[in-house]
Amino acid sequence: MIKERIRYQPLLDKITSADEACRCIQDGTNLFISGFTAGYPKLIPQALVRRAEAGERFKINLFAGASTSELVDGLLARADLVASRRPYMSDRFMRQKINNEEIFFKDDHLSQLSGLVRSGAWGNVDVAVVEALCITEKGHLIPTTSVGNTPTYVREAKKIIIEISAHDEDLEGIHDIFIPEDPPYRMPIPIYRTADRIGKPFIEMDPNRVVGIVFSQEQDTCPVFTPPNTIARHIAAQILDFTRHEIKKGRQPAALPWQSGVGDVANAVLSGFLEDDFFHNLDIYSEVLQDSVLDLIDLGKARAASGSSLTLSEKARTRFYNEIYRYKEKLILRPVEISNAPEVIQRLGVIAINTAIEVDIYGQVNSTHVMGSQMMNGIGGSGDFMRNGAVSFIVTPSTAKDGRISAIVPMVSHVDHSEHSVDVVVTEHGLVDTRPLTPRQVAEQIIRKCAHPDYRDLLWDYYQRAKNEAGGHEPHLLNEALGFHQRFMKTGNMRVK
Ligand code: 0RQ
Repeated sequence: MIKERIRYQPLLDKITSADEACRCIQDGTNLFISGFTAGYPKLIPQALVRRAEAGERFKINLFAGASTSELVDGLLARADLVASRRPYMSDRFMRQKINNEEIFFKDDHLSQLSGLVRSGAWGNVDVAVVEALCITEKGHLIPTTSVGNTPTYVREAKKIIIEISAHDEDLEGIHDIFIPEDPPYRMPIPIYRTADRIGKPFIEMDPNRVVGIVFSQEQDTCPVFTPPNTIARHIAAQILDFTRHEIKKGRQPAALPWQSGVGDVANAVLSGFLEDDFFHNLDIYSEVLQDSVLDLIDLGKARAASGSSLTLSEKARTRFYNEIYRYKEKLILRPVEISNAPEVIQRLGVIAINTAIEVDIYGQVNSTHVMGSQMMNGIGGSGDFMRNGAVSFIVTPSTAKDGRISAIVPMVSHVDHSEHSVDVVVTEHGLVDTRPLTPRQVAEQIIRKCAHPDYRDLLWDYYQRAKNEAGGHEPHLLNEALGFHQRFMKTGNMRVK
């Protein structure tokens, strides 16, 4: 096993324990880890926590690909070991600390991160800790189920710690690693079809920088996927109906690839394809690939699926490894600066579907901040896809918190995607294609079709008064535009008693 996984002989000497390897991580270290919902290191975070429990006082600046899990973000945040964190995270405990400003957090478009790190904007890459399947004969790295920013972190790091994952196997050949030149020398990224491979199947690494290799028996925390609920199914059905209609009318080519964000609706859309006779030969050009992609491959519906990570439930994971040779033909895992590259998303004409926290009557979108102030997870790749997709859908259940919050509001309390990046708004009640409409027409339709019936009159009343009192191209009453939010903060309900 050891020789199979470390095929570059000189590195055999670097095998050590996590406690030993993590000694190079000290107070103030900029720590760059692999991981993009999957494929994060597990032993080094635990070893750091052991040091803290033994009384050592230190804090690190933590940089990942995107979210990791309780095993990294949760553990390190609880042990109070994180001074700052970038980018996207989704751990409840870390979120709390971020909102209390006990952890400094900066949110970024995921496509931009690797370039920023190479430019030096994120400071020195002191130590990279990366999960890997193996080290090749030439000393290069084969990652596991995510790529994220790992190629850049490994290239820039002064010291590298590798966690070899015993649980993953046979992944060689699934990755396509390409680091573009940075401006002003950047050439076009030569992806013309979802299935195109443009790089190498390994991450180039200078073996001299490896300071420790540990063997890990730990597994990623697997997400639990439940069948989509009624609301998600309604939203998905409308997206598929709308797209089918656009294709039949000749307004949209049939072969555009799909991106579907994380969560219930994303899964419902992909599940919707399974029961649909119209859509065939699907290309998925997304960021995170989930269980439903395996289903599409099994049914012969997916031609290719490209992403930066593969996040599978326990059951799907077993299925994947049992027949990996078959799935590998269709799956490609790329660096996030390629999976989310605005240039490629535009060229391929990706149909983008992302979830909002709230949408306003003119189509501005808040994906990140509850009641304008509290960070939820981060913008992730949603901006990369929303701004550059050929058709960008923003979806949300019409209400949250048992109906006490309307997801359609007069004005969003925080803006992540402006009306100019949003083509189609969908809730379980209806869908509005904003592209041919003026802002006032958008408002009228969003209120009529997307808002929950409990909130339609309130929104209509606001809009009518804004038209009469303020007028203009996008009428707003500035003293009332956030009135829904203020009411919720005061009474716990956006409805008027
Ligand atoms: O709260 O956790 O306390 O139950 O937000 O909401 O409905 O479970 O939906 O898990 O899909 O998350 C936008 C956060 C939605 C996510 C967001 C509360 C709600 C619940 C979660 P609880 P749901 P989801 C990139 C894809 C940005 C990044 C992105 C996200 C919790 O999709 O982080 O798009 N998106 N990445 O109760 C107060 C509201 C609320 C609200 C929901 N209006 N006010 N709370 N909640 N709406 C591209 C890829 O390709 C992957």
